[in-house]
Formats: sequence, C-alpha cells, structure tokens
Amino acid sequence: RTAPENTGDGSQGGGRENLLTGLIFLGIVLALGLAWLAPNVAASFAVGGAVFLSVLKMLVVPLVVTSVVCGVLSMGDVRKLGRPGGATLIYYFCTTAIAVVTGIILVNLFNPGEGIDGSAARVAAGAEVTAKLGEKAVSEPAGIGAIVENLLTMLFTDNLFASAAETDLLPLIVFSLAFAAVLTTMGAAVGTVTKFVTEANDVLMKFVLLVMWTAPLGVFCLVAGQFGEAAATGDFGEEMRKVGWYSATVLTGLAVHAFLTLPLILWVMTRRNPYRFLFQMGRPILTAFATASSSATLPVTMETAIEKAHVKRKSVDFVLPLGATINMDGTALYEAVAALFIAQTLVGSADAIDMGLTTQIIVAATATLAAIGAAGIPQAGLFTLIIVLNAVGLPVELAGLILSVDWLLDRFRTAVNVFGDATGSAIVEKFLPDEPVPTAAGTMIA
Ligand code: DAS
Repeated sequence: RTAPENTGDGSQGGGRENLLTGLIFLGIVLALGLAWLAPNVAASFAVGGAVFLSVLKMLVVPLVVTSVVCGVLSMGDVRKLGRPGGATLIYYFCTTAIAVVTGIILVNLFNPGEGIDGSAARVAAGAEVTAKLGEKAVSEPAGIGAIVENLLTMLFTDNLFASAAETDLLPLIVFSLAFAAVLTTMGAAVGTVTKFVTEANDVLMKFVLLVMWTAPLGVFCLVAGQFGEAAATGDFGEEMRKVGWYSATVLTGLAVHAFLTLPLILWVMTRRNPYRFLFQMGRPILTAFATASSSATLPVTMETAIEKAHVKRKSVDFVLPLGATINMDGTALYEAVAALFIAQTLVGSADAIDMGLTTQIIVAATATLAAIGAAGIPQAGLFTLIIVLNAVGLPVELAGLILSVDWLLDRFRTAVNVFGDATGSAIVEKFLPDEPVPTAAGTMIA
C-alpha cells in the first residue's frame, strides 16, 4: 500500500484527471450562466445538489477515522509522531494568525463600514439574525477562558456514535489518534485490526474516486440551486451594493492569502512550484466553492492531494482530516474583517466601541480561536463570529448586516480553508520519516 511515486511537484497529472477538473469547472460556469438567465429553472436543481452533498458527507466519518489511524500507523513508532505533529500544529496556528492579520490590515485600510449607520440597521437586522442563528445569537460574555473551555469540551465526547451521527469530527479524530497510538505499541498481536483499517481506508479512497466522477453534475446542481435561489429573490443586487465594500475587503484578503501568502510559505518550505500545486488542487478548491463545506470536500481533497499533487499518503492521512476541522485560514480572516466592519458601522453612534489596538488584538485572538472552533460545514464561520462579537462587546444582531452575502463569501473562504489544508499536507510531508513503514499486519505504508 504505497502512494504513487512522489515526483516532487507531481508534474504528470494524467489526462483523465485534468478532464475531470475541467468538467467540474465547466459545471460551475454553466450553473452560474443558468442562474443568471433562468433563476427559477436553476433553483430547481437544488435537490440534485443536496443528494451530491449527502453522498460526500456519507463518506466523511469512516474516511476520517480510517485515515487518521493509518496516518498514525504510517509514523511507525508513536514517539516519531512528535516532529510531524508539532510541525502540523505550528503550521495551522501560524497560517491562521497570518490570515487574521491580513484581514485586520485590509479592513483598516478599506474602512468598509464607513457611511453605514449600524445603529439604524441594528433593529432591522436583529430579527433576521435571531431567526438564522437561533439560540446561538444570545449575547453571553465569552471571555478567553470560556472560549478555551469550549475548545476543550469540543475535543472529547462521551459517545463516539453520537459524534459520528452529528459529523462532529474533532472528538472522532482525538479518539482515532489515541486508538492508533495504542495500536502501534501492540505489534503483530493486533495485525488483523491494522490490516482491516488499512484496507478499509483503501476501499474508501477508491470509493471517493468513483464518486468524484459524479462531481461535475453534483457541482452543477449545487451551484445552480444556490445561485438560482439568490437571483430569483431579486434583492441580491441591492444587498451586494449595501455591503459591497465589505465583500470586496473579505475577497481581497482571501485572494492575498491564497495567491501570495500560502504559495510563498509552500515555496520557502518545500521549493515546490506553488502555482502548479494550486492548479493540481483545483478540483477540491472548486468542490469547496460548490459545497461551502471543508468536511464534505475532504474526500476530494485527500484523493486529489495523493493522486494529482503526489503528496505522500501518510502526510495526507495525518494532516488533512485534522486540518479540515480546525485549520480554517479563510474563516479566521473573514471573522476578523466582519467584526471590525460591524464596529466601523457604529463609529459616532451610542453603540460605538474603541477601535484602538487593544480591540484589534482581542479580535485577532478570538478570530483565530473561533475559526478553530468552526466546523467544516456551510456558514459555520457565521455562528462562531458571535464569539468574536461578544469578546469586543459588539451587538450580535448586527451580524444581520452581512447575512445576505454570507452564503456567497462562505464559498470563497471554504475554498481558501481547503487550499490551506492541502498546502499544509505538502509542507508536513517534509517532516515525516522517509522510509515506508511496515505495519503490524505486514502492509507497507509510504
Ligand atoms: N463553510 C466553512 C467550511 O466548511 C467555513 C466557514 O463557514 O467559514 O470551511
């Protein structure tokens, strides 16, 4: 069980693989065209999109558990986990923090909230937010202590099957890491278990490849449904004008992070051609745009990173499931921009808050933590934005100002989240033991 020969920048890619990526891109373009020309017809494809999303999500739990166990097994001795594990967590934290700083610099440069009277919007937005965010919209003081406590409770569960049923991946990953660590210490005595997990993972990856051939149609339905619905309501244009500058600030930040920051880090750490890598990861990036879910895209991200970008399987197995759940550069950047945008709309009113360095630092810290807490599901970042707003005393109902465009910006930040995870797997690969590792079951993991 060895990953394809790692050719560095993975130059050959296979015609069929490029064809599939091209078809997925074509699916998105056709969907956007149909949504523009015939919104109601496009909106009717939403049900097809929901089916495709369900098929992807169905794979996530078994794939995450078997991949994380195989990822740890491929390290051989658990003590070897320290170096790649440390490199992974340092990469996650640093890239998320850089994304947040990028967002904060841009929102202070663009000042998108200027000229919008947040106080007046506050009442109007309130009902919409409460409806959308439900009980989460209740403002409770979430100090750093409460946030850290939240993060800790997220790591553990008292019922693995309940976590699996809710696709609550973090406790499953923690369990898989611990289960695999014990497995590596028991050698041939548990060869059957090791062999089962290893082969189950192989089957699932093959399953993903088959599902991916339905992606062009699935992506078409997802995008046509969502954009058709938005276009059919008609007020989307008006909403965009109202928060156009805010959207431009978020999109500029995401572009800087995806096309400059991450490629620079990848090149410095691996000397890979970062733009070839970006192209090779086109399929999961497009799928992330279509699904707005890092978790649903995870099977595609893993399969493409191995087969197309030729990242070693052991790195993909170890880095991507965890990354899809806690490494969200796009979300962190968005939360910093959104919080400061809302603060800017209150300048000069009774609700105004201090916009000084202290506030900016609190926003940076809580946006980084909140992004870790966001699940890899659509609009998760909007829910955890509440944490940031509470931390700086901003009225939560003002999240309604950005609700109308969040479903769109979510797609872009999810694509950046996924690309950040894939970049991490290519970097952490350099910190892994080179030799293929014999597992207790006698299979080799490269
Ligand atoms: N949609 C989330 C994801 O899957 C990101 C977000 O909501 O910010 O990564």
